[in-house]
Amino acid sequence: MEEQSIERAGVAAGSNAARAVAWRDLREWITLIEADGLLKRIDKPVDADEELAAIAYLATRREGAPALLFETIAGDRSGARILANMLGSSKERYALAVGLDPALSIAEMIAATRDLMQRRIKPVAVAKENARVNEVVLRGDEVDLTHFPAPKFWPGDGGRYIGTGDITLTRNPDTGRINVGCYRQMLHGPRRVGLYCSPGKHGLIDREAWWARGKPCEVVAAYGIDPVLFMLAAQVFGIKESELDVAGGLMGRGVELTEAEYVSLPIPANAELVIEGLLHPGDSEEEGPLGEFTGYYGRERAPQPVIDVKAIHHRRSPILTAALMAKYPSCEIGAYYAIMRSARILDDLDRIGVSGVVGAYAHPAAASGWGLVVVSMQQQYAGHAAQVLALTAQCPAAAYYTKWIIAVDEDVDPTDFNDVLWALSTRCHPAEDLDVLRNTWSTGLDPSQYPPELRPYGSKVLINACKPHKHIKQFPQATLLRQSVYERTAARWSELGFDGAPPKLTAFHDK
Ligand SMILES: Cc1cc2nc3c(=O)[nH]c(=O)nc-3n(C[C@H](O)[C@H](O)[C@H](O)COP(=O)(O)O)c2cc1C
Ligand SMILES: [Mn+2]
Repeated sequence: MEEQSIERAGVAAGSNAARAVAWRDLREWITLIEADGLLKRIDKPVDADEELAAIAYLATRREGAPALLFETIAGDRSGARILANMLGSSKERYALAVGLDPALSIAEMIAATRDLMQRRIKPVAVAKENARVNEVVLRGDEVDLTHFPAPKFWPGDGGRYIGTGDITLTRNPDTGRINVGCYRQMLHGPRRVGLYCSPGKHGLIDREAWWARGKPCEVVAAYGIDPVLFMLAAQVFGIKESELDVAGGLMGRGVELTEAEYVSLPIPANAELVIEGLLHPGDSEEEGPLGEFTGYYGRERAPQPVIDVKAIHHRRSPILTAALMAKYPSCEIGAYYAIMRSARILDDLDRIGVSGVVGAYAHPAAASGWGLVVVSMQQQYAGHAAQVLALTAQCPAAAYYTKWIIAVDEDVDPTDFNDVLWALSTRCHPAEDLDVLRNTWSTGLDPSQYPPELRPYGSKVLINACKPHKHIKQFPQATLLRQSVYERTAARWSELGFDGAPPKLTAFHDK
């Protein structure tokens, strides 16, 4: 299976239509990215204790670094491999995961993602005997998760984390809806795994609802999972929406699910390694800390619920997905998250109905896209930029965490920070153009406030880096090329000895 060549799905540059992705599971997706030079295999033995994370960190200090397949884990007897940086800062790998053309620009990918996230496709049932994840099934006392390698990432981490690049399924007892979340999972013992869900997360809401009935909460978790289910698990959707249907929409085909051995939840049929288990009321162990996406250790060590593991399903030599949390560009939550968050911000602004918004980008270097949003717009009336800034700052997709909201004119590309810094330096007059919002929605993971209890109350700066509307008629013309001269030069590009296509320009000298 792994060596077969796979025809690439994908769409023409600029097109928003997409058909089913060209892969069915993590292995086929790996084959696809390897064919594009986006995977590096490391066959030398690597220790899962800090060394793997150190290599992953150093290998990803530049944008677009390849995914890393660690093929030999020192001391491992399970034959498992570990995939790190599966998406990371690579927009190309994001595109291949969702069936877009990797040559699209980030702005084009954001537009295409808005369409993909509208689609809903229901899961497909696969018979147990045909499910790839059932190559090996272990029950009861046969279960020993310590058999598999689990990385300790950072020196200050509180343990080995078998679940980082994972998905977790729970069912709500009131509605029956199945949630898909990505929550960290620390290995405590052969059949015991810590599960940390922060307040408000759906996995926690489901768990509490079962416990309120005096019943254990069933859990299914996958530790080697395809990129779409992984990305989806880290997105917030309404408590009534089926995240499995959204994942199907992104793939252009239903997520393949099969029956579990012990719990009533389904399991992902094409995953690499899946556990089934129960969270019992009152059963907890000390958990954490873990180096976070902010580039700091997060919460202090504290008791967290433990999954009592009842069964394991795995493929032979499973590929476990490990998500390094680190400063950009080394963080697993990178290009994909920035693109998806930006798409959802634009959806929110559309729904509100504000006119003139052209683009938005939540750059992944700002704490995985949480810290900053740039919105580009065509100024149409007095006060328009202030309105777009305030609405962007507090729309559901952007309100959490974001500290910096910058508005730029339509000739500035929000995905190009050279352009954004130019606008900030030439169109923004700080004494006039900054406003602060206080006591906004934030998180305990933002280390900038003291005492730490205050961290959930954030603040935001609205920065108007658009041309001053009051003086827009007098504002100097930017130095732009004359269109006829640009076209002549572009036509001569290769004759002049330059490689590739000339840069695309959209704005030209006026008369
Ligand atoms: C690699 C990774 C690790 C994460 N770890 C946690 C975690 O330990 N606890 C948590 O509550 N959220 C964690 N998140 C964020 C959640 O996945 C995210 O908030 C998601 O929306 C949760 O799903 P839910 O909205 O269905 O609750 C993590 C995200 C990623 C990508
Ligand atoms: Mn959810």
